[in-house]
Amino acid sequence: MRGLVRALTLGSVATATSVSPAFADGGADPWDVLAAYCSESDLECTTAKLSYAKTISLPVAFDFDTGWVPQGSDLQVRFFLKIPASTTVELDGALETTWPEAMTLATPGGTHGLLKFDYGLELGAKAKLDVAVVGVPVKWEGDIPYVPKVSFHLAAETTFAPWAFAPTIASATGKSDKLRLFEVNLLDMLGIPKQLSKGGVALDVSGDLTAKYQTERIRIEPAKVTEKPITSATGTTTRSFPGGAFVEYDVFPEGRVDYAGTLHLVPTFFVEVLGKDFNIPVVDIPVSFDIGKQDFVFDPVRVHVPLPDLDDTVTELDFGSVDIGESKTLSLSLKNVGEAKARATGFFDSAAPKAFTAVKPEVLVASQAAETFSVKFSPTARGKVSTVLTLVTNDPDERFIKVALSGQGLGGSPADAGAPGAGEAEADGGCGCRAAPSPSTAGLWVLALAALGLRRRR
Ligand SMILES: [Ca+2]
Repeated sequence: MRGLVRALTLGSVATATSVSPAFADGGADPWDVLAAYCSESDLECTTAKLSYAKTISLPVAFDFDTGWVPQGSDLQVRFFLKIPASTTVELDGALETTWPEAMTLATPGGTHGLLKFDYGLELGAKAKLDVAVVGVPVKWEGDIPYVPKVSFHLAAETTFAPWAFAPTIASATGKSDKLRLFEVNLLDMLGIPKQLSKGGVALDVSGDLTAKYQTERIRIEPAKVTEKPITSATGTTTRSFPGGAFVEYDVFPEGRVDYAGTLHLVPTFFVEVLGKDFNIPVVDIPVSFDIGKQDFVFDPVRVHVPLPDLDDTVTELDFGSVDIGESKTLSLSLKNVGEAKARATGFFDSAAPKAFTAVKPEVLVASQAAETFSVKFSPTARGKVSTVLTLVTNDPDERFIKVALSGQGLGGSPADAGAPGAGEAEADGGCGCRAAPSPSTAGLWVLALAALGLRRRR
């Protein structure tokens, strides 16, 4: 009801920007996404785009950076230590709400999925110089010598097609550059000057980390205990529909990222002769480590689904008496108090007389508007006729509206009406055509006539 009042208020001030359905998606909406009909012709299906992004940083994530200091000085320095430890997952898709079996919900996946992570360590110190030495400008920027520099990243990113339900999960593997943890110059220990040659053993380390993302379920709230989440790409679920001008759902995926990492410790012989390097890796000692599992519960996206909502209509139309050959048209008003376009298509009972026809079999009613559905009565026979008009609508909780139609044909010659027994027309459906007498009935007529004849002869 609140939404309806709001819609009306919006409608009165924002007619210039009116969009289908009915009102604009203003800035202060209590919902995130406004659903719209799936197409101009499919008025029992709405779709709403969903997109999610979440970055989870582990508690070890750390970022320290002095920036260039001091400000405005000829000589500036910068120290930084970063321990990145974060994973980002982005997903998109849609919520499709369909009826008449209200409400059937599906969440087709979109086109954008991203899995990105960065774990590692960065340490460094830089200096910047911009001075004039005896009139000659000197500009320099670089690493400060003797401060250990570390840049060790286990990082990767991959794109995938959402939602990545098992078994089509998303996987990304990042490998780090090799990092020399330390080296021992054995030649130096033997007294060979290191300017000439150095050699010894070193320990290199590299790593790889694989992250696998999967969506485990897409939750759609509110949900009763029996109303399940969606757990597969083509899965659907249903929610009971209380009726009204709209419905709102909070939709969010619940997924997880599993990590598996390996550090490769590689002892290496190295020889450097006259500035030329030779490295001879000895053995790779893999050490697997476990970051474990990280739950990814995305923030809910509230979807507002505007719906058609046809108000109560009349339940009968009595055309009264109409001369055969003449016609009379009566209309009933279809009021749409919903937020989306309504549609009603008229059908007459199959046994109906041709006396009733719809002026226009399908009527579309804009949100907050009313239209008339007109029925023409053109009796072809004398007597009372009646039938039922069924309006098949796209109102999720009022699929069928039944209207009793009745009228009476007047005039015409009695022969046209098939006398005797014109009054019986109503009893056999008002079609004006009497059933052919059965042989036994015909026999009785013959007997009766014969009896009359006998009586006259006396
Ligand atoms: Ca309704």
